[in-house]
Amino acid sequence: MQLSEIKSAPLKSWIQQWADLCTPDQVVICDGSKAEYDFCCNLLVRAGTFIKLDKKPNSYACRTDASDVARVEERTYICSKAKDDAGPTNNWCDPAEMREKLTGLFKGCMSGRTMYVIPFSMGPVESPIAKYGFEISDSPYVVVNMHIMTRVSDTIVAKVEAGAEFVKCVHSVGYPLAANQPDIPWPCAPIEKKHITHFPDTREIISFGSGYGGNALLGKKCFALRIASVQARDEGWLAEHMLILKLTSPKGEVKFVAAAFPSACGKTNLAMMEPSLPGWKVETIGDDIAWMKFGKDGRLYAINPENGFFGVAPGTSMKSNPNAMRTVNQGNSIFSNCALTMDGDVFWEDMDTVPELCIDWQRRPWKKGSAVKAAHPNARFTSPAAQCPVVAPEWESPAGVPISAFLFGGRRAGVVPLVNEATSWEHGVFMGATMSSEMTAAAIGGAGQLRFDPFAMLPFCGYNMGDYFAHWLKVGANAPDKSKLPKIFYVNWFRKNDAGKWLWPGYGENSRVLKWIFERCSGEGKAVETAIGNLPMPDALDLNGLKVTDEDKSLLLSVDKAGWLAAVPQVKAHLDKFGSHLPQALADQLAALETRLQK
Ligand code: SAT
Ligand code: MN
Repeated sequence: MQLSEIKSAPLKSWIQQWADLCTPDQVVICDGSKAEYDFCCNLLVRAGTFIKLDKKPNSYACRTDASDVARVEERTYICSKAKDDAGPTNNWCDPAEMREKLTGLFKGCMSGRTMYVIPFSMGPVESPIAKYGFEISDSPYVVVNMHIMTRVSDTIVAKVEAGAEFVKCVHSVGYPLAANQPDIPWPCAPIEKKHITHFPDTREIISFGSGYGGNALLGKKCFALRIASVQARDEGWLAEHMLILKLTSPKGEVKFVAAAFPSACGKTNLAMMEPSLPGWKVETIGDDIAWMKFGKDGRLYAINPENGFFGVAPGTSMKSNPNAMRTVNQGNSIFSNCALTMDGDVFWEDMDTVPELCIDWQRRPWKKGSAVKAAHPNARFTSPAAQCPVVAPEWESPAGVPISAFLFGGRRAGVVPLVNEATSWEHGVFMGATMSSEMTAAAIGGAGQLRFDPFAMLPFCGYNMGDYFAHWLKVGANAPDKSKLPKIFYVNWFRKNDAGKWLWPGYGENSRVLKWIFERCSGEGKAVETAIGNLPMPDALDLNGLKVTDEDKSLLLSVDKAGWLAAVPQVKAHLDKFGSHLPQALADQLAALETRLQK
């Protein structure tokens, strides 16, 4: 398709305006075809960006510039009209000022390059929960990753021509080429020029200077979380940083669960878990993002707006996540900043077999036992979700799946029990708003300090997080049938005893906790009411076949009143950050918790 064939005037003029500013050599409207994918991969191989792997079919490895390895939160902006709308947790910049700055940066930035226009859908194209976007990008790496992570199709052009709205995404690596200037394997701009900007009022994303992950694949965090959270606020639904899993009991009963954890707390592992409990089954709907709307039956339905996994590679192994390994081993994947083995495969830390020799992510020789890491800690695989062996049959259901339970959680060595059920929607929202992980001794701030990451949305909420809490409360208050709202639970797989030993084995054994949650959602499953919420009765958690001492069990399932009381001032200081935007209901929840703890 040519630009001239696009009939929608707003779409065409938007593309033309960016082409005029960026001055690419040519404009290509992408169609999402396999031919297009292969063409871009070949282009990347010839440019020295991609290395075709001998050991995995249709798969490529690439190494980024050392400055371009992760999202850049300090250079990420919410450019809402009022600073107050971005809130205390986001960088804000006046939209007019940012546009002027970006115009300067984008002027001529695609010289010597192709401008790709990528039409994509977040969610199955025909889903009433799906939303469409167009990403303009000068990076063929972005084109092929978007092919895997979203549904790229020129049918989206027709949808927009028929009046569908779309989110405008513009991206450049910020490395124009002068006449006869050779390209480099990973073009990008220096850190001080990188800008990841969001204009929530006009549903626009403009990203300059980085080619990597969430900075460049604009459908993911930028659209599906930051812009979508604003759309969700305005339209009365939820856009959340949550995995979605399907849980089937031995009797064949099914419940869907959505879970929000901060990074490095095992979202992908939980989404693809192999339950240790006989007869239980976990299948994957999504591993990172959930969009949810009420259905006609009054239940909350979720879709995974993504089409693939952009998973952290290091730590992924047959032990920690066999289904993720099986997914990538089928090929059709892109590996970023992993190490390369001498026989044409990829390697990363904790993988099941360690090669004697490989090339590390910075292209240096690496020997087994070396103290430096072979793969970058944020090395990633991009793989199609459809090829996950435990992907649920309904993962692409346009209607979505009805959610029975929300799980929140973090890493807490002390205080927080294994599982705790909220006593009301407001209590659950309080749990989400005060989600925290302990900082380790290695991090600035000091061990034992709590780092709050409300709803695991800290870097991903596109508006004032105090208003976001209010939105969650409103969703519950306005629910078509309150009895059908998902139940909310707080889990902590990371409890340790005083000697620093893990009290809970985690991984597939977490199915024991899922079983109790399942039973609670069926009106079964015994619980005891405590000051902090409903905990499993001592005999209600199925620990059959698991060696847990009575002492450890009581640590896992009891309330450490002194520990909770000691954390109250930190929780209060966290909530106070939101000032007048903090809903009174959450301040009331904290006060009530403190009173219950003092009894
Ligand atoms: O780089 S991404 O934002 O896509 C992944 C992540 O940081 O969670
Ligand atoms: Mn994520």
